[in-house]
Amino acid sequence: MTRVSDPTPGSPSRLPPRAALRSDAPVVRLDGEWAFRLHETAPEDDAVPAFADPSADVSGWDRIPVPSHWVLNGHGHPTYTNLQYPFPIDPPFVPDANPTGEYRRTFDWDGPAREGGRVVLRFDGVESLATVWLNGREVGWFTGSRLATEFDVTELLVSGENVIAVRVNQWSAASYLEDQDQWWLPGIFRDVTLLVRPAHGIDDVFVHADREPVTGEGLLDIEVQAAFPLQVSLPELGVDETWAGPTDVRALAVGRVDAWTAEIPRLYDLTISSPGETVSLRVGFRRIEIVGDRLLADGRPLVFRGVNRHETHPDRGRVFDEVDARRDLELMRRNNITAIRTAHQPPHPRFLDLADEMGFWVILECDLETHGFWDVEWRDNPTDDPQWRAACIDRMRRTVERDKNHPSVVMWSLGNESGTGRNLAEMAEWTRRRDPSRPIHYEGDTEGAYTDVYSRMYPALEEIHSVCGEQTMGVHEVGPAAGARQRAKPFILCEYAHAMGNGPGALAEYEELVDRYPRLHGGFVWEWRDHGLRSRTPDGREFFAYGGDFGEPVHDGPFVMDGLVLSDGTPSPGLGELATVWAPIATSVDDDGIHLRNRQHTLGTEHLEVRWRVEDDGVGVESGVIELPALAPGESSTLPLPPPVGETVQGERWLTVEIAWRHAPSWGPAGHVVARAQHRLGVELQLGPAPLYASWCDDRRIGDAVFDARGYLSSWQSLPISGPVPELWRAPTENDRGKSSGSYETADPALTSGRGEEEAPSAASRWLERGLDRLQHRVLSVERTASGLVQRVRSLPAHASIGIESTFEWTVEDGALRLRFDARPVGEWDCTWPRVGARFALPVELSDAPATWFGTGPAESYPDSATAATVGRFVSTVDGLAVTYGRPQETGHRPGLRRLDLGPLHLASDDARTGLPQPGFQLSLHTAQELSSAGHHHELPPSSALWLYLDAAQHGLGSRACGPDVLPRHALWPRSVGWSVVLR
Ligand code: IPT
Repeated sequence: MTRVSDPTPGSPSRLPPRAALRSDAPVVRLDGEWAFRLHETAPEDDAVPAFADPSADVSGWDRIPVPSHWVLNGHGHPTYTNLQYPFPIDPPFVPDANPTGEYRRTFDWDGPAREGGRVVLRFDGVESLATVWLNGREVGWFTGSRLATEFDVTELLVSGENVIAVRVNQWSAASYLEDQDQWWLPGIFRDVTLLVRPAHGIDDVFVHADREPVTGEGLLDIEVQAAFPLQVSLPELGVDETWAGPTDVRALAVGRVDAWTAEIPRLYDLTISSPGETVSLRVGFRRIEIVGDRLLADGRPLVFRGVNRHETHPDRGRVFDEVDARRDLELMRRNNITAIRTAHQPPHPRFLDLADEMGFWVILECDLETHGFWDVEWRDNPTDDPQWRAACIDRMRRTVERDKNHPSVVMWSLGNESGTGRNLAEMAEWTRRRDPSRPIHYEGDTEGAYTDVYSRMYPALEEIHSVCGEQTMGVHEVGPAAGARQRAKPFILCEYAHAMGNGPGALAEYEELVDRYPRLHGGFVWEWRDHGLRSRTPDGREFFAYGGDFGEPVHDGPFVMDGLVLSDGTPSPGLGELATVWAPIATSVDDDGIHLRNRQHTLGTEHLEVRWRVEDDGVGVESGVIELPALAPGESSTLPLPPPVGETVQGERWLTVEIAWRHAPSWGPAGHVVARAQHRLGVELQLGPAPLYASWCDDRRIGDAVFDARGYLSSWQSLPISGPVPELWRAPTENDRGKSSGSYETADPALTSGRGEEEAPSAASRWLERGLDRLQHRVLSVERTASGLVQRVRSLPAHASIGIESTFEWTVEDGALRLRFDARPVGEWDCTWPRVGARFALPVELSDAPATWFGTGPAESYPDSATAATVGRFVSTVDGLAVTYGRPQETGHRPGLRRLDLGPLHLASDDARTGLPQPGFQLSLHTAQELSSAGHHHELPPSSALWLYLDAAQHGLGSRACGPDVLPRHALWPRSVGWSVVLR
């Protein structure tokens, strides 16, 4: 058997795993430039390959930075698959065509290690199999791409120049265990270091820092593998202990301590010194425990408001950068995210220091996923096959040992989507023995046989009700006994709300259940960031590549673009929605006052204040600050409304209330807003019907408006503006295209249950099948009336008898042009509509003008993602109204338009007079049809117009790219609609 098909984890020369410790022992970094060459086919295993011989000449080789991925440095190309294996499912074998990188560099070593000490060579991450030679002798080999490996190289080092050579195979038996939904990115992508291990040093430390939740008494229980005597010191708690030998080691009662929680990440500095070495740790005292079906941290329910986070960067891939990581974490905190699942592998070790310090509840996941075996009914699944047992347990050990000292880590996860099997059960057993202080998570343990929490991904709301409230359906995939076991545990959603493209919808509905059911301990949105890789078209235009863009024969397209943050770091409107839904202080306003409830785990409200402002038609009238009463977690209060402002209300009056930081949090600016709510005050002035004047100049003109023979507007006040044309099509979102569970797309919404058939056709395919993207229009009539013009249009697709009939009624008054739009379905409809409205063509030059509107904003919103939208006056560039999602799709809809000003165009809703709802608007440089036929933004044609869509309604977003469809109450079923606007 060749090494690449060896299912064991690595050579016996690997050292046992241990904690990543901050030590005063010297470290030599081998990062930097290495000589590099790539073979398309894995070379035969050879005892000492020629390139590893110190005398070999590599002067002609390329150079590559370490850490990096070779496919992002000009050698070969990345491959994206979700659960598909990009090689045959033929375990443990991989094809001969196996890109293999050879790395080589020299370094100087100025003499023997400190007296009696050792030198350890450490790799923090290499994908997927590495074999290492030092000075022509084999050091060993290892797998486990996102895990650390150490070798003792003391005997192989020479003083003076040393030559290290590493061969990295992209594919190996280990690849079967690394089938995560991400790019396959081979190479040495984390640090390579030489650690001087002093004689009489400290090899490993396991600090258990417990805090009794009621008394607050701390207990410091330290396991060490070290030379004695040891000095243990935690000055802040008066700890200064000397342990002369192993029998002195004892748990230390340290008196009352502050708890570490994600909201108040209190750390204490601990140092441990042996005669040869000092290590420093940042200790957080907290107890994580399960009591019945509750998961508690420091005695209080631990609710995850979290995201799944991959390490991904558009240029560097999985190469870690601390500045970027910190920025990511700050952005999370600013959006009320306080938990992370390290999907689906351990992050760079330094990341957890940041999580400890900035405060996040972390579920730390092992580097294990065998998802592709799902497609072969889990036959030969490695997690249930004895030949992979060692590799599975090895991975878990390396996960736990490296990161066991981090207070942020509150749960271990065995991996992701790996079916179930005895190797997983053994991993759990080993973990429980090694670290009884943290519960064990693994979603694939559907029976709850070896895990401590019940975990599900993408359940429909009905399923959550059934798990947490009255049981109305069987527990997912298991019989009554296992079901009862699962329902008796704390319940978490390790993945939900698939943030792919525009969406996800229904965040508020999920959060309502988190609030309602104590058993439900929150969850983790899938996922934090798009994984697009920065690329360029042949003519130099930048874009973010997804699956298939590198010519991969097997790939999963844009499924890797499913983050709350776009590839370039831009937060999406979905993130704004999440922040609002996850407000730490639940805030609402009505005539009775401002209602507040502290939903936090640990924090009070002392650091916050209430800011209010009153606006008439979006223009500020009055504002002020109200002191916030001290509310402990769980407490509520109602504050009186601010005193009434003025006598009369001009236009629409809104009170906006914001809960803001009084000073600056460590992760954001002073005044950072954590919650926001609005309430409409008073009533607007009702205008009576105005007198109407018919002012035909000639056949084609009403006032300043010119129409064509069919009754379409062609210009107004000499502005070329044409249309409007009835429209049902929106460029499908990723969720519209999704085919995952829970389709509500049946003729009768009342018949759907919320857990529809798997693989029902996507909304987009039903819309396309019925031709909603290609309506053909026929003007039924154009009539001149006493006050203007009425045009009736019938719009149906080719070879169809379903469509809509629209009436456009134009009237003119005092130089203003009034348009009333009414539409009704025609024929027998059996699917939802993406949108219903009409589209105007404006001159493309108008896109240079800023758009100012009074309506909802600042971001786009949709029926099931509208919590973050507020009513106000907003300004944006036209470009800024759209979101550059991974692939072009519906974006920019803003319902509730009162008034829009764009250059010479002034448009206002006429709802007060007509009683019709205010329209939603969208300004786009491309039609929905153009957007839906492009795979990337750079494929869009040049703009022929600036399109103004005025929609009577849009369909919700849902989460069906991977999860439930749009809820019936947010779906747009065919119905009669209308709006009315005035152009000035
Ligand atoms: C789920 C995976 O766990 C996750 O890695 C990601 O692929 C996600 O889907 C979709 O983006 S698995 C799915 C079959 C529910």
